Amino acid sequence: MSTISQSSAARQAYYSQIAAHHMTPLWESLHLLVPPEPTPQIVPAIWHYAQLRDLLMESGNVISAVEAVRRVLILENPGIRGKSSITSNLYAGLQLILPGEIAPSHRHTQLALRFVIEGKSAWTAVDGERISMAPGDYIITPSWTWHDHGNAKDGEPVVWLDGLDAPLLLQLDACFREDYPEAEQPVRHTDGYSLVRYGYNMVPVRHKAKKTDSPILKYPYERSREALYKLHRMGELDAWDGVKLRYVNPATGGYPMGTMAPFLQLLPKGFQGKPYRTTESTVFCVGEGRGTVKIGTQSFAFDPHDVFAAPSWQPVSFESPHEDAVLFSFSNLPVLDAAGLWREERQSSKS
Ligand code: 1HN
Repeated sequence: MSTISQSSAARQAYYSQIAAHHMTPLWESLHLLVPPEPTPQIVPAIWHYAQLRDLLMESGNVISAVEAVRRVLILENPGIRGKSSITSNLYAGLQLILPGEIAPSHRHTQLALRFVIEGKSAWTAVDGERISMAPGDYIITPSWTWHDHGNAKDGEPVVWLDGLDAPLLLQLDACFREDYPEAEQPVRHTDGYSLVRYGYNMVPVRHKAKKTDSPILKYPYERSREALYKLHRMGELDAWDGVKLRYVNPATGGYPMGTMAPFLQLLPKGFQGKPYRTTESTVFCVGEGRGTVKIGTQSFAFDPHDVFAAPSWQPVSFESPHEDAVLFSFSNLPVLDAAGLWREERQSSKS
């Protein structure tokens, strides 16, 4: 039998020949293209709000909301700086709006979610509904809906976490944007309208559910938090998650957004969670309380409003030794789910 192995010089010459035709040999990169398990470039990372708050407030002196369009500090994952991404396919940033400011109206195909961190005097208008913002509220901006933000003249600085699927949409070449001709869109519905129509286990008679967007635009913190605490009092506690619920589109039971799945979880005082890993990339934001999270081989102590990112397939576990903690999180679960790519492993003992 003859062997077909060439010298490496002959191979390189061959590679140069095929390169001229925009081809490259799979056998040189097969192991990278089809790894035995996920190889995220992002790393576990945390942003401590107490260390960032002054810098964030200073952005108010650097630029106005009108000039910036959105005055946001992007949280960039240290493993992939320069990509405006907190995970491989999700964006997160801290947005500041000062009293009397308006962040002008626009719309884009990217989906956005907000998790409010501090301040009570701001609102966002989405698709003609004005929505007041309070700490812990989870608010959605569905794809291609007009949205602008404002803050009362006699208000206080308001900060929220933005989560968007922007890196994923860039990858898919599915980005469109339009600016509204005025700073603010006309308001057709007052605060709480979508919650009243869709948030009481009923929907308007002729409502046709959309597969992707929840008709509820704001999920107030008080109600979501109350569900976790009531369940806990009824004895519910998962050894990995504590008490964890996912936000839903009430008309379908599915995700409230097509590409991002949001969650809220309670880690009761004294909780020592077991490690789990999933193929999701997840962003967490601490609503209340303190604790520690282990992601991969790293341990991070977290305080209120800290944000941290967990890469795909790295074990995650939580502890809250001294006080209750409430964590908001969002991941790319709907995308994985739709493609049959979600995997989870829950380890039975503590690491
Ligand atoms: C956006 O429209 C907002 O509307 C915030 O508040 C952050 C990041 C990337 C692209 C669009 C907003 C954004 C964004």
